[in-house]
Amino acid sequence: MRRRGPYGDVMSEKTVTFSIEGMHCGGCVRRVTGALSEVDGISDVRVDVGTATFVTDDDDGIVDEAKAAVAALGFTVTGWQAAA
Ligand SMILES: [Cu+2]
Repeated sequence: MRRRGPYGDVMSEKTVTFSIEGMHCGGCVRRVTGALSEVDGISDVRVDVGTATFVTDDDDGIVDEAKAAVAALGFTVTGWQAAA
């Protein structure tokens, strides 16, 4: 995988937080958790109504994939930020 170094070490990680519109209940939380957990290259998915956080490396392409996974459920990512 291109997201790991030559010896399988994980490259520099960051925690990404999504703001998500359209979530209402625990069912929404489970659906978003499941969708994000299936995105290759992210881990430690934690979801509440209206927010989701996960850990990934510095590849913004993964963030776009995660946004698409949330959008596919009918929710909208209204903003996101990353912290090292
Ligand atoms: Cu719901």
